[in-house]
Amino acid sequence: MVIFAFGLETASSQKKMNEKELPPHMREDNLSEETKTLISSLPWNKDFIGNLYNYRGCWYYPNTLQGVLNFEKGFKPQETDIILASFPKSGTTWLKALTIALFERLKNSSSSDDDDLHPLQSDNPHGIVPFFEFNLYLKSSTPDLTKFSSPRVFSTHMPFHTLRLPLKDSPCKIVYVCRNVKDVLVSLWHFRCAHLEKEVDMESLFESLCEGVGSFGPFWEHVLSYWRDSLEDPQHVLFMRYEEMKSAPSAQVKRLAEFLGCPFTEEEAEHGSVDKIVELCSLRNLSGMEVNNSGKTFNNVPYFTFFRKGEVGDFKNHLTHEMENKIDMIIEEKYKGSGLKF
Ligand code: PAP
Repeated sequence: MVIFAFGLETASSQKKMNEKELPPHMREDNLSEETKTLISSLPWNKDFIGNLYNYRGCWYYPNTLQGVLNFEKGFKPQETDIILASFPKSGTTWLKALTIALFERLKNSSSSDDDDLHPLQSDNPHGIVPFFEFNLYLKSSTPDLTKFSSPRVFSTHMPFHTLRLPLKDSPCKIVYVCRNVKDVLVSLWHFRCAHLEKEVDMESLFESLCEGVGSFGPFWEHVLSYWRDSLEDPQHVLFMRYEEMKSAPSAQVKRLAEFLGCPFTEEEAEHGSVDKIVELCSLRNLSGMEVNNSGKTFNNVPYFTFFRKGEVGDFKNHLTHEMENKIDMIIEEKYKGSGLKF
């Protein structure tokens, strides 16, 4: 067993959490014998939540890794599948909502029954578009996917090189949303505090992000894996940015619709359909919906915790200049020559 000593538990306030307090995907109680053998040979680390294992260059909590392995073993892609990918806290919920709304409008154009609840009013985007590694494949490599009609829409936080293994040569489409890492860090910190109901130490989270050792990290490799593929194969991989979605939502929604093969018609454009979808999926609108204030995910995360400020640059309220500078230097070095700029 290889142990990396990155000192992730530097803050004395960060006591490791009790396994039973943790959400299922962070625990270690769902591992097959095969996975137990595998992880004994993997690079290992831990943060204040629990153990992390490095599989194919990415860090996972143990049960999440089991979900990844189950997915690799059992997922059979269909040509029309759509996969929404992201590093956590980069705009996943928003991207899911927009994708749901884009396809739902196609169904509704032929029916005028306005009494039907829109899917986004009946469930949170995470309830409608599940994650491979957290929900679908967490317990089994052969989950029942029959309830999904074509095009099936799934999501993942796995990096591209792991996601693509079971996809092989499938022409399915992948949309990746990326966000400024400093805002990701701040968003993650708020989410962890709410989710785990404790004050998480920002300094430790910052250090682990910089070291690249944290759930689904390193951040840089994650982003670059999708960025490179979006350049090589733009027909199948669309790279979106949270900041562009904020500054020009209509243009980005149109871009998404075109990529997904459901562009807006001229008639729709005249009727303001693009703006209606932007408004429907706005943070203000989604966070005000009853379902998002009462429901929880399969692993008990209250839906309201996925909606906070949704601002660009909130990091300025939380990070010191030293922290900013350190991240800027890492970004410059990691993204050098890639064409990716922030
Ligand atoms: P996840 O990876 O756990 O699913 P994700 O949805 O990617 O989380 O990120 C949550 C962030 O997206 C939150 O950002 P904040 O903490 O900086 O505020 C959340 O507010 C923001 N968000 C959620 N829904 C929307 C939306 N409809 N429009 C804009 N931002 C949104």
